[in-house]
Amino acid sequence: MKTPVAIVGAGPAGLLLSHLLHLEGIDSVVLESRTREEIEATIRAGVLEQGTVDLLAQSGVGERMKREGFVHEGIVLRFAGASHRIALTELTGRSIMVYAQHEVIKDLVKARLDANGKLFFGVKDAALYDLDSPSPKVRFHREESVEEIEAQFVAGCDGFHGVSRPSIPSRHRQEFTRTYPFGWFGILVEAPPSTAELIYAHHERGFALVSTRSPQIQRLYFQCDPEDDVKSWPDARIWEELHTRLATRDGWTLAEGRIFQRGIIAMRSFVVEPMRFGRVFLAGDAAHIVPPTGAKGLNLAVNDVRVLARALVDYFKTGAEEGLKAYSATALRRVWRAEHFSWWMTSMLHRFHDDTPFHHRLQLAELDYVVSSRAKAITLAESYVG
Ligand code: RFL
Ligand code: PHB
Repeated sequence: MKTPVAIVGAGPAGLLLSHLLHLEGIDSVVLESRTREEIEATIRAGVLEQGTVDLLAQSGVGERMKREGFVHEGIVLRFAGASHRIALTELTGRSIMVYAQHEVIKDLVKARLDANGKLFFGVKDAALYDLDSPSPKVRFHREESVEEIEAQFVAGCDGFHGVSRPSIPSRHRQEFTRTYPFGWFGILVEAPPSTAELIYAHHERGFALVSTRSPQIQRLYFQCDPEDDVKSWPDARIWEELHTRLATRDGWTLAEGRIFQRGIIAMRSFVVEPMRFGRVFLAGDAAHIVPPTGAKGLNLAVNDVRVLARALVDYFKTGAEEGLKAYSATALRRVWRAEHFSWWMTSMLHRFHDDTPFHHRLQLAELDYVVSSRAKAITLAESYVG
């Protein structure tokens, strides 16, 4: 099989890249190791930056998002028993959209299949080679047979645990990592919203976050031990922990409901440089990870493919290679900005195992500064909206 662009991974990065190329008349093949049902049911991100929303809408996959998503114009920082609103839109002129990642996936999969896009699910043992030659290749197993794609370019959009990044010889990449000594316990709950805007809560027992999915379904997280087992958290213990961490002095209450999904997420910061080797380009989580406190991961993936799609379109239409040559540096500039923001939000809001009362007071002083200085609030807001 031959194709201009072989894309490994049908997450937001791979699917959107394939879609954007298709709109410019460029063919691609997307290889995904999981089934369509699995990728459409995996619960992950919820917050889309305005730039992400605009790109999805402009490229014709934003109709359901506009109908079913929720525009938010602020977030709440909660600490020392009180809430403080960060007025995102007033401070930046922009807003965010709460719309689940798996809904974005459903919209993109449908768009690709409706356009007869080549999207192969359940592909096994993908292996990349000849990456620094003019015709890089991907070999894989599909329905009992071995197949090979010869491409002009390979896009590694296969997430943090994918094969693309490790296919780049280690002497040609530099990796930067930070692992946090905590994770997030995430739940989905059948309950009405307890708040009109997301609440990021700092508490001496650890961080908590109140997010939403719909008027009937809420998404809640709280900081936990990354090695913890979901089984050690019966419902009553989860609710007690959330009530404690989210309590305010003005009697705000959290609505409880049936918990129908739960899981523990590790927290890590990671970047690989450069995001290119020969004719393979890395995009999204394959190249970088942020802790979810800044809600940036999916948005970074979208930004990478926006830049990469433009560079590939330029190349295929005019032969110009400037965009491809600049891809890594252009993407990394924004990646590091988001790495810093995500690290900062994480550091300010979580309890660290080696915390001293001194450190705790410093966190409160910084939070107080953020909610009382317009300049500092703008700093947070403009990074948050993207
Ligand atoms: P993905 O989504 O991991 O997709 C990669 C795809 O590649 C497939 N794959 C392979 N396919 C073929 N062969 C192989 N060898 C393969 N290996 C893997 C996988 O099956 C998968 O389908 O990467 P992508 O496209 O780069 O997208 C990145 C985002 O998914 C990620 O950054 C976000 O989910 C992060 N994130 C958030 N980002 C936001 O912008 N806003 C948020 O509010 C937000 N909240 C979150 C988050 C991530 C979370 N978790 C679970 C880590 C909340 C959570 C809880
Ligand atoms: C979510 O709704 O899943 C969500 C919201 C905000 C974050 C992370 C995740 O910072």
